[in-house]
Amino acid sequence: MTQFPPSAGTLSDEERRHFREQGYLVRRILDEAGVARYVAAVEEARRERADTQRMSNLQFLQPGKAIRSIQDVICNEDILAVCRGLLGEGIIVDGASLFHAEAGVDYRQGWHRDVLQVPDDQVDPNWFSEHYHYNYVQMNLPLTVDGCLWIVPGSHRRPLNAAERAVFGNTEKMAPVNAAELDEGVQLVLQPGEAVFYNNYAVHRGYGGVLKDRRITIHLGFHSTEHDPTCHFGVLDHTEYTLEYLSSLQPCVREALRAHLVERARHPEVNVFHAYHQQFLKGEFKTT
Ligand SMILES: O=C(O)CCC(=O)C(=O)O
Repeated sequence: MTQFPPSAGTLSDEERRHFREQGYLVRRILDEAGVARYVAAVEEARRERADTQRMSNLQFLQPGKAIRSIQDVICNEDILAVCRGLLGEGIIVDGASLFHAEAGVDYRQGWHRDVLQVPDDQVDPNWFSEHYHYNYVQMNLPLTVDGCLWIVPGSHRRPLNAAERAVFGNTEKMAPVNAAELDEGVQLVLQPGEAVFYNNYAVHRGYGGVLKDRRITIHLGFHSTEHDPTCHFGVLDHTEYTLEYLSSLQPCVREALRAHLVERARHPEVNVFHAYHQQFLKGEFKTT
């Protein structure tokens, strides 16, 4: 895995090239104290929730599931600077989940591209080409050592190759969980506080087997107002963001969600994909 030296602010040409060609970029975002603050916040929040034998995917910006003491991660300037470097100005937060599982949980997804929410006949092969402008970036920010994310570098800008086609079959979406291994698949093992920014049209999967250690990872998605949305924009349930809820939030979180609402109002066409996406989450994870 290529590691770039920690540096705040703008991305180097080399980092941008790596993201464009390989489909991912690893950067340090939080120092030890930052990691410890969020771990303590998660532990406090978990005390009120029953443990489970599944990976949980807690949408921590939604009222009812909110973990208020980690919400300000969406305002982290280093994360936003990386997203601006990759996508452009006007960064809008979209998906926001906490992946959480205790040691012993068995976590296996099939290799997939994140087009699971798109009806088959609307998946456009042009999306997986060098020339397509993909206006979305996903990020995993682990607070514990995390080796659950696997990716096939470069697969976002080409059709499935023969090995991938053999495991995917006649769909562009997802291979069965027990399909054969992909030799080009790379496991990204991240240290607490490092983040991986990735193109989620690349072939990837969450796969830990039976976890040896606890997993706590913050998972975010971002879009830029400079370009039209891709089908992946529209993960957050904006219908739950009432004035009452917004006014109860920290100012920077409130502003980020207001900006999300404004962008969703500009692009009502993405709403149709929201329901499909929520169905996928319920199938793959525990979501409450
Ligand atoms: O980090 C993970 O567990 C995988 C996440 C993933 O595959 C996804 O969100 O599509």
